Amino acid sequence: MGFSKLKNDLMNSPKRSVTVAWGLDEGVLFACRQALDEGFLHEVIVTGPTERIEAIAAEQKLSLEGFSLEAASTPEEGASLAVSLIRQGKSDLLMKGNLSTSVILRAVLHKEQGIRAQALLSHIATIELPNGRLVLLTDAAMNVKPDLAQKAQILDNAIQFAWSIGIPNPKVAVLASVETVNPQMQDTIDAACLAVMGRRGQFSKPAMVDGPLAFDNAYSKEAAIHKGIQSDVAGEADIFMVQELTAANLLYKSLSFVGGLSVAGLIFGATCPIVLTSRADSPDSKLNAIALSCKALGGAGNGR
Ligand code: COD
Repeated sequence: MGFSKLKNDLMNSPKRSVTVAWGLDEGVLFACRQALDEGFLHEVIVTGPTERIEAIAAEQKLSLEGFSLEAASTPEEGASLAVSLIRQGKSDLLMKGNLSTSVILRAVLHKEQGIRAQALLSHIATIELPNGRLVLLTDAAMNVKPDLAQKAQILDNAIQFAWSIGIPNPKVAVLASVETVNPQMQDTIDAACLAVMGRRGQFSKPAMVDGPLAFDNAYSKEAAIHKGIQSDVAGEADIFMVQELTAANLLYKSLSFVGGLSVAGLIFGATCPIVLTSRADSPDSKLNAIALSCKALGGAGNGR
């Protein structure tokens, strides 16, 4: 299943409503317009300075039919207002507009006014490999240096999400720089612990977890065979877990910008999926991310 099939399948699913936090961004408005026109969405609510948003739309000759604008004068206010619309059940999905990731995440995590559903929220990137297969990469944008307990929760989120988008019994590669346990490299020890947790059924849904694996042998069966590694996950991983944000973010952006692969990013673990795109993402990536979040809602992949 690639993004095209996923988008085609959505034609037979209920249309959703998205709320964009601080939607002062032509790329995001354009992706929402496309999602309305392609029939995944029936409504787009946008928070932010309404006159400036209307001016961007006019400049880009982008119709705002199907959009409703909610006034906010700062990114923080736009984020809180968008989160409160989700809390009130007025919209199904939240989407990041032109504000920094930490501003929207703080509104989402707010103790009284936020929309947490799971103990730990995490970022999941979905990537279409050159062979057309969708795989997940986590966590490239939220948890900076997770400890082992947090890594287990991040992995559990990704496993739940995989099931929700139609990847049952996902194979998971917990990545490190080497594929053997080195007591001086904590990430190799943690990877081995996560693999045992997988074998003991300690995640909320079944998954086959192996690690540590280096990226080459997680991605390529030939590389694994060449190194004499026996692993049922090697070359067939559905989930690549990178144990630290900077490394995960570099891999995500390398695959997208250097590798030219289609990607889509979201935050899992709130009461709804949160579409997280960056300004530099292609229009297609933004549309993919909206489509994927709609798909996750259908499969209850919203962290509830
Ligand atoms: N899940 C659930 N609760 C969380 C999480 C999480 N992942 N992270 C923090 N919390 C809770 C804490 O337990 C605490 O109760 C509260 O939120 C505040 O936590 P702090 O003090 O760590 O909060 P902040 O506001 O300093 O940081 C939270 C962020 C998520 C904003 C921070 O971790 C962050 O900036 N992450 C990186 C985001 C980013 O810049 N990504 C860009 C890469 S593209």
